[in-house]
Amino acid sequence: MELDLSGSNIKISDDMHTWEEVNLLYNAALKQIQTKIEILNEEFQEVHRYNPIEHVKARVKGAESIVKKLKRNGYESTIENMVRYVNDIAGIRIICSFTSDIYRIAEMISSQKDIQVLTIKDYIMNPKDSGYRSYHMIVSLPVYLSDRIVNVKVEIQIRTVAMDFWASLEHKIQYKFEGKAPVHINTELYECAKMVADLDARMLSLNDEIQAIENTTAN
Ligand code: 0O2
Repeated sequence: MELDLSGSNIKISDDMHTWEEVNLLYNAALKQIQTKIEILNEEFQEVHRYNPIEHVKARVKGAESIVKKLKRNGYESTIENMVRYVNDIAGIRIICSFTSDIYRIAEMISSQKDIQVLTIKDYIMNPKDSGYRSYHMIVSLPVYLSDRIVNVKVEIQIRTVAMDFWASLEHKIQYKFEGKAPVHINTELYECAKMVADLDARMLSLNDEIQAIENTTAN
């Protein structure tokens, strides 16, 4: 049976009242999106004989980090503020091999009928000053409870293995120096980010060449 979410006979609720409820709903949203990604990956493997996703990591942000983020942005620590202003309570990171996979995966996710894309930040087309590259989407998807449907936000980060390697080390360094790393470390990180971008471009070009050869020999 297909549900028409725009129909007026279905109650779509945005309310979450307790931390337990928040946890349950964001965990449910993550499970749903992980299953969707798994299915898309398997289908892609079946049709194109190629697996665009290397691996997937998912987490629900801890209460302490949520409160810290709210405080940093000048909001009181209430459930309402968490749900409204913290977009990454549920976060999923999709790691793939090539930059082209990132856009392919983003497109596959966006075209799912029950997923609404709220924002996109393309730090691949527009890298951060630090050199950070990744593709971020905030999406909303319906979680079906026994008595209502709740729209839940999930942050999806999509990046290559090389981008992820860089981002993990950079995150560790910024954490260690509380965001005030020595200039020479930031300069070196920026240089490494350029090398990562170059590596991604060259690996993609190599892969494209190999695929073109495979296609010619198959015909
Ligand atoms: P944490 O500690 O990683 O959970 P928003 O979430 O949209 O309200 P923002 O910062 O505008 O806030 O969103 P953006 O730019 O999409 O960044 C979201 C997440 O991406 C960050 O989460 C980081 O995980 C990651 N990220 C963004 N910029 C960088 C960067 O320069 N280096 C690294 N290593 N990761 C980055 P948070 O909120 O910082 O928290």
